[in-house]
Amino acid sequence: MREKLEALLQEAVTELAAIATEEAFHELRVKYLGRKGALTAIMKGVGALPPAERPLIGQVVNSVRDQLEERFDAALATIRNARKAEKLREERLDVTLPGRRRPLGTKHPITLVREEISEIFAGLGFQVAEGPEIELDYYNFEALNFPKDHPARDMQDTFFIGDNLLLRTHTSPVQIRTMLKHAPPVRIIAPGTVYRCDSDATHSPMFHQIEGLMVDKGITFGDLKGVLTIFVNQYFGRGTGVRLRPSFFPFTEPSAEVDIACVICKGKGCRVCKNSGWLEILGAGMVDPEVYRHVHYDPETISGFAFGMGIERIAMLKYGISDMRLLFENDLRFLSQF
Ligand code: 2NM
Repeated sequence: MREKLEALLQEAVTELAAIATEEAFHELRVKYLGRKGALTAIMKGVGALPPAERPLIGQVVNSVRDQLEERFDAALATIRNARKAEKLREERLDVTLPGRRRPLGTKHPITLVREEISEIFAGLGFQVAEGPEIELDYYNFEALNFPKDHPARDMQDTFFIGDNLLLRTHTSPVQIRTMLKHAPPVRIIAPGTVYRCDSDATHSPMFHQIEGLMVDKGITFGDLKGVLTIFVNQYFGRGTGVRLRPSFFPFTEPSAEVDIACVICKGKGCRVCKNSGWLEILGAGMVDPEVYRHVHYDPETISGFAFGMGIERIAMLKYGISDMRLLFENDLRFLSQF
């Protein structure tokens, strides 16, 4: 029996040396040390020995079991260490490698122009105001002194959503909402998206505007001209010529169209300015007293000017873009140049 036990130990040691996984280890452990294992099988024979031999064989059995357990524990530790070392090798990573570079996007030219213009007016004390793109007829037309039969109110020109609801055709309703909320002095610009039923090579049904409003005691047409000249000189370069021509808007009186000396030919005449030397860039005027009546301002004590410009047109002039559609097609070969 002693020989059997020692042979068992030897056999286990040999088999243990040959395994590499925990699964194989557990299988082997059951085979030798399990309830129905080889050691148990041998121990069953102890009862059949003469009583005198039992204690000694008992000792041998205990010793072999202890040794088996020790060998198995050691083997398990070896397997686990090897597995851990292998895992560390597999998962090795060079933390000094630079990160993966993500391609950086660029701002859309419309956004660039809006931000640059807003920045200039911020420097002159104007705050940015915003309002809804879905507007009431009242804020978009009525409060701005558009006559009931004005052509801009036609279905042909305006996207109506309901009887009194529409997509704003300009950002002027933002000025109306601001004046209704705040007493003068008011000094704001309103950049935003606007909509008109108009679509061809030079018109998009959705486009962008920046309008401005300055109302206080004693604001004059001279302030209008001064503020807009400062803007033109900052945005288009010092010494850019500015010229005002009389015009008409329902919401301003008097009204003017503002031209700048052609940024391409500097006033000499070219295709862009149609040989006139001038480019129209914005409309402006002194806010009509009729508008003040709608926002409960007293035209006897305050006055002010307002202006509006199309961002697409400014962007085209500033960056020499010849076709407006480039601003809407989102071709990355175009957009990534800004
Ligand atoms: C323009 C031209 C002239 C304008 C007027 C107002 C308001 F609300 F104060 F009456 N907002 N914007 C205005 C004046 C807009 O765009 C060509």
